[in-house]
Amino acid sequence: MGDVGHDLVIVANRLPVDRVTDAKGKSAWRRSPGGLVSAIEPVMRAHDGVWIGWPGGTQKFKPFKVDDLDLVPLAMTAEEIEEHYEGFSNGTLWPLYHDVVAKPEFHREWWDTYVRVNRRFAERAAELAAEGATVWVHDYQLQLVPQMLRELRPDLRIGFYLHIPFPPAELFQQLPWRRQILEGLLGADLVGFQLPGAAQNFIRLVRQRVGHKTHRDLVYLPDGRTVRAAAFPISIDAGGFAELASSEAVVERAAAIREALGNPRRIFLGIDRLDYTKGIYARLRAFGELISDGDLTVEDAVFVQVAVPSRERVEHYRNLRDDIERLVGRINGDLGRIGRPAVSYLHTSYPREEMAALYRAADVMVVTPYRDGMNLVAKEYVACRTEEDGALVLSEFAGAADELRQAWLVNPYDMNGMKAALLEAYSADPKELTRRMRAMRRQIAQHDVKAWADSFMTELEDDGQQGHSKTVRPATRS
Ligand code: GDG
Repeated sequence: MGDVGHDLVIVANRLPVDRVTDAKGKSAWRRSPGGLVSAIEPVMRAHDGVWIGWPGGTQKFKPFKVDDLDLVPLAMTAEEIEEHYEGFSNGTLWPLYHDVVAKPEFHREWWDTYVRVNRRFAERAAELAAEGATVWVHDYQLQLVPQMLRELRPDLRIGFYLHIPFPPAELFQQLPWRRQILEGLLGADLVGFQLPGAAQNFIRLVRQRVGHKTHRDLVYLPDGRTVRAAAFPISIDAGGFAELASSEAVVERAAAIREALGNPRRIFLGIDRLDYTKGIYARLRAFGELISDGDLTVEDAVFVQVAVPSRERVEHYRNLRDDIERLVGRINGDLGRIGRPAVSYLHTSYPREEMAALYRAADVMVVTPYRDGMNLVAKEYVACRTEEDGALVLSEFAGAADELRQAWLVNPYDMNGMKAALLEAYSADPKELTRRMRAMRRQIAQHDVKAWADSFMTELEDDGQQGHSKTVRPATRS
């Protein structure tokens, strides 16, 4: 420990790489697509960083480098994947933190495995961190790591960032292990959330459930430490997306996509992981009704829905896929014509270039989650609209709605409201589209993912290890 370690340790459920096998059967690591890696990469390089995470699957690997980034894989057993990842993380915490959109399951064995896996991550981080190093822990799968790590290494500065919403006390208190989770997070010096409301939910719970003294965004612990909870809305590599979307290959591909769809007047687009929080079913129903009501025709409009395979071994997800595919079949069967389906449904994932071409080809981007920490797809669409046109229909319940005020904001539970917004976005006047898109593009250019990572790190390094001299009672409540 201590003398030979790294100055920055990133701890996340997944490593930022995927194991891929080529046609000849040769395996190699490939950088995963996504903003988080590109955001954290410069910080990692500047601080001699290392990234600890699960490489996927059950195979064990030794630490390795990809593009000169130090990566330390932590293997999981089949039982741990089932109970920590699919179970407690995605069957308990994910639905609980997303407004109980689906019913969370509470199983004591899942919790025990969650504790065990969190401990392993904490122990590995403790081994790798240099004296006084900074450790940045990510997301709901690892909420116990900050406290476990602090017990092992009180010298560290520890930051935690939650990518998903943090629920109000009324929902959070269903969790049988609510106190352990709050205490786990309180091991950090800085706890970051997407929105100020989530940070307030956390502070209120800490006061009510753990009994610590709090003031605004600060928690005063009996051991003299101060923990800060604040919002750091995540973002995307706006410049990178704009550049990609203006490249010749992407511009041509976008035109080819429109052509292949029969050059309809307007293309609606949804791109989501196939997840019940994303509101895919409701938006397709709204679109189908607009056609059956006669407000839109399949000659004029098509809805392209990309549903990226996700968590397919979890039961809720399998059922959701069946429901959506039945709905798409019914809409197309009832309303489509030969060569003119109402919904063009794709259950697959695409390279970044194809995503950019889809964003560029689409006139109306439809993002309607019931609850979403941020939603990067909405921001990526805006970044790719370099011609300052195109409409964004966005759920009020996505974190992104706080920043993208010029979108057509909708309540995804309100079917008629959603239909009206889709129709308005469909027929909006070009000047209106430009006015709205320009404002949203400005917001995203100024608040990109680099600014996000920099502000979290700056805050962590300034705030870390600050003590207080308040007299506070030891915590008693549960
Ligand atoms: C969680 C929170 C929060 C998707 N399909 C493909 C692909 N993607 C990329 C998108 C986007 C990302 O994945 C999805 O991010 P979202 O934010 O939309 O949603 P979650 O996966 O639920 O993410 C969310 C986020 O964490 C970050 O904090 O915003 O609220 O739920 O970047 O482009 N990328 C490629 N091919 C695909 O098929 N290349």
